[in-house]
Amino acid sequence: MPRVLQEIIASKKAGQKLLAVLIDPEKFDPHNAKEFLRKIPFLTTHILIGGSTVAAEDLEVCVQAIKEQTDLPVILFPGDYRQISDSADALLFLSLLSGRNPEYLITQQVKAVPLIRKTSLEIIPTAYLLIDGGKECAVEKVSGTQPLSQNNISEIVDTAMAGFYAGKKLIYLEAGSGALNPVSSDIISAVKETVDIPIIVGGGIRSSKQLSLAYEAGANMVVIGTAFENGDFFSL
Ligand code: 1GP
Repeated sequence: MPRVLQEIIASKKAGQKLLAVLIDPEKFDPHNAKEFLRKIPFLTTHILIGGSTVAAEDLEVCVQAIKEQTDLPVILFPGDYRQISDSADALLFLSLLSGRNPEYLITQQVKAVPLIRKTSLEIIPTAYLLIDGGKECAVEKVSGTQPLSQNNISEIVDTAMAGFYAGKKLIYLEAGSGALNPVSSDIISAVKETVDIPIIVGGGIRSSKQLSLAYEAGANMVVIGTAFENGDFFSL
C-alpha cells in the first residue's frame, strides 16, 4: 500500500492524531518557507498545499520551497486539475460528493489524469464533503454547489458512506476556509461511528480548544490554514 495513506491508516489504528498545516501558494511567499516552517507547531505531521485559484507555476515553486526545508510529507490539496506537482509526495484525489456539479465529481478528475500520469505521486481517493461553515466559502463559489447543512447529520453520514462504498480511502469534512463554525463534534462523531476510514476535518479551526474537540469527536487529521497564514499562531 502507498506510504502516505498507509501511515494515516496506521495512525488511526494507533489512536495517534495528525495535524496538517495548509499552505495556499497564492498567500505564501516561498522565500519565507524556512521561517514559516520554524513557526508551525511541533506537533505538525503533514503539509497540505493547494488553493481555489492557484496557478500551476506558483504551486510548483511553493512545493519545491517547502520540500527543501522539511521532511514532513507534502500532500497536494488541489482546487483544480492543474494543481499537480511531482515534487510533492501525494495527491488528495478529491470528489466533491456534497455537491451535484459533474465538473467537480468527475470532469476535473478526468482532466487531471494526463498530468498525474507524468508523475510518481501517490494518489489518495478522497470523499470531499463541504459542510456549511456559516459564510460563503471559496469552494462553494468556485464549484457552484451548496454545502450540506450542519443540522442534516443523516445526509452527511449517508454521503460519507456513499464515498466509502465508492472506494474512497479518506473522508474530508470541510467547513470552508475561514469558516465561522467548524464542523461540529456531533457530525464528526456520527461519521466516525459509521464509516471506518480516516476522517480529515478542516475549516475555521483557530484555537487549541477547537482542535481538541475535533480530535475527541473522532477526527484523525485536522487541517489548519488561516490561523497560520495570519501569523495568528496558537500554542498547541
Ligand atoms: C482546510 O479549508 C480548510 O480544510 C482550511 O480552513 O483556513 O479556516 O483553517 P482554515
